[in-house]
Amino acid sequence: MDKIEKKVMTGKRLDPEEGLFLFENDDLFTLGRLASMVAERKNKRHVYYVRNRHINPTNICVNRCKFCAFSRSKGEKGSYELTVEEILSKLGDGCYREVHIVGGLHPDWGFDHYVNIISKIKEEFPETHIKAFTAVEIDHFSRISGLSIEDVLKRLRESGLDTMPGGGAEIFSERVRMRLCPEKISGERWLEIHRKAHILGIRTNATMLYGHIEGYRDRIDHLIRLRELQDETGGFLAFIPLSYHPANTETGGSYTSGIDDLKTIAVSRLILDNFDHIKAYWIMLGEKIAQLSLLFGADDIDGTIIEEKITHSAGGVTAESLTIEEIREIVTKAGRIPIERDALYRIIG
Ligand code: V47
Ligand code: SF4
Repeated sequence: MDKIEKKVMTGKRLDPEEGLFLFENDDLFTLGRLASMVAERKNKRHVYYVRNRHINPTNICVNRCKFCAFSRSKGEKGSYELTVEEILSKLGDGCYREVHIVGGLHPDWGFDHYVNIISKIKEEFPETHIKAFTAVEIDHFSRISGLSIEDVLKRLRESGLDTMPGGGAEIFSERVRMRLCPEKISGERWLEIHRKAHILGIRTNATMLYGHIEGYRDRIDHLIRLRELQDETGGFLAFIPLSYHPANTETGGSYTSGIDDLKTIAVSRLILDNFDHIKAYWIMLGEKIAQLSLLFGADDIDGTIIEEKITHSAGGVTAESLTIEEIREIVTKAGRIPIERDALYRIIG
């Protein structure tokens, strides 16, 4: 730990074995102190939040990942498809600074339908930043349209897409991925699509789904592969660890512990030295662990969200939305300074 502490203090990069040591070590307080120091170096004592809204256009998905309780097959009870009008009506009077759109891989919707969703939102709400479609969806659009990944991304951007969310990364290890989501694109493909987006100037996020059947080595491998791509492109905005929720899933298992959640935030902060932001996703962590995460290296607490289906299908117990006042109180009571941001981390007001 002393050696790691010295490296962190002098801004030196940690290697994979040191990352593994941090996961295996029980000195949570030293880990948190070091991660918090790095977060403060990067973002002072600021904690960012955004006025955002999630929309999931459909839960019908051909992949049916074994950890996903949100998806349904076509015609199955509980399946739904939102019309473009229903999607627009969720954006109310345009009070959101960012809309986050992810959904299932629908077997019948053509690429034009997805393009239409984006262009109609942009037409009606030109001020709202559109963060839409994971690399998994982009790959699907390329296959159903016959267009290259670059052409899919360019068409979406012309229609109004601004950035891409970080979902679909799950865990890159092929061995684990084959057991969790055999139909999903590989980790390599996920990274390749984000690389292509970054080259086109589309910023993206990255996630890691943890706490299911993976081990610490798989988590470190995942983080190192993200760090390498960030060295190459600098296109990632934020990293978001996603704590696995087991209810109603085929994978089953148990919920993550608060200790594992804090460790994962802190190790991510320390390994991903080239990421500006680590997000504590309160929907999955719960408000209290998300608050503690702010002392373990997180500098972002996502936003108002309003409606959330993925975690809540899998046993999520938080509310689906928080008010700005509630977010600011969580941050202030952690001794940090709440800062409203836009989707690109520019400060508002
Ligand atoms: O890719 C699915 C995950 C992700 C479960 O970019 C599950 O700002 C836990 O990516 N337990 C979608 N997680 C959510 C996502 C996201 C969320 C918030 C912010 C951003 C961002 C991205 O949800 C999926 C998958 O990894 N997921 N099922 C489950 N049972
Ligand atoms: Fe489909 Fe995404 Fe759920 Fe996998 S995680 S089944 S790709 S909606």
